[in-house]
Amino acid sequence: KHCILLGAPLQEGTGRLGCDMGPSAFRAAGLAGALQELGHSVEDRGNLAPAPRRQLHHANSAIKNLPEVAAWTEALSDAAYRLGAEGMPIVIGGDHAMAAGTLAGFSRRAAEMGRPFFVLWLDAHPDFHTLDSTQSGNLHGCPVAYATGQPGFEGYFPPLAAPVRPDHICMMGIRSVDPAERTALAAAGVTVHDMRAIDEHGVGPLLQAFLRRVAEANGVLHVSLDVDFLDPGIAPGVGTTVPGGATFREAHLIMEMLHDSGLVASVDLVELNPFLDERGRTALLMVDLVASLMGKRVMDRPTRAGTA
Ligand code: DIR
Ligand code: MN
Ligand code: MN
Ligand code: MN
Repeated sequence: KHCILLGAPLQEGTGRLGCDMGPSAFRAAGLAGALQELGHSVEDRGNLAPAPRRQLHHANSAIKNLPEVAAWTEALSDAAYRLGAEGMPIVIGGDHAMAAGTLAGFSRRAAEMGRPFFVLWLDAHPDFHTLDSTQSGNLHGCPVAYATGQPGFEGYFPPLAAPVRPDHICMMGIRSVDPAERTALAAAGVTVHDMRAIDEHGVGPLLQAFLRRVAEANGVLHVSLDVDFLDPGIAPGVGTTVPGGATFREAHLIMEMLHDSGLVASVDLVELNPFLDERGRTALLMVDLVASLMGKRVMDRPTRAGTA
């Protein structure tokens, strides 16, 4: 594959500083080299800059940095749309507000290609708040609601060329959901595999069912990986740790199955906060997970897990 790396050093969507160093940490942890070692070509396009800011006022006074996040969404949406035609984009955050732009842009590209767009959302949180429902005011809690066209973003975030279908989204690892999100997710029809579902069934069968749907629809799959999907014990470098996350083995199994499926078209790597990391161990783990997603394996397998 031809991998295109794009850094998006936004941190205005979180409550704390440090995510702007994410792209640097991924580079220092050897992301490009790990991909090249697997036989991929890598092109690092450097870091994106936000679009010009506009003055924006919203009735929800809890909201933080709305002009900044809207400006990033605009730039990211355009960048993702362009990169979606070029190779395999790996967009490196930055906080998860980044996904407002990447989902919007990649979905627009898929629509233009006449292919259905699917999202695998790996996160402790569903990030399904609207500008009206967010109580923390941290806009990294909103990207999925925006990208699926939930009401209230008009006039603030860029208009959506191709809203993501909620029933084309599969979330895994979820363990922190606010009441407004729980109601809205159920009403919208998003598939949510919370940690209890993972405990009961295992990540393998749950992911396989989703990958089969994507394959049968000839879909384009985007993977959005939030560091806090992982258990804080193995991934401390994130501002919003939640106990009881995915284990090392669960995370690698997901990545290996995604690789075998051959369905992944683009990736977000978000919420890494190098200031909170322990000597780069979270960055190194994230790079190792990307390597699994891109073909690193222990042994060859006779069947392709995603399409079997
Ligand atoms: C919480 C936490 N739902 C909020 N969200 C996220 O602030 O809206 N933390 N995304 O990473
Ligand atoms: Mn998130
Ligand atoms: Mn999260
Ligand atoms: Mn949230």
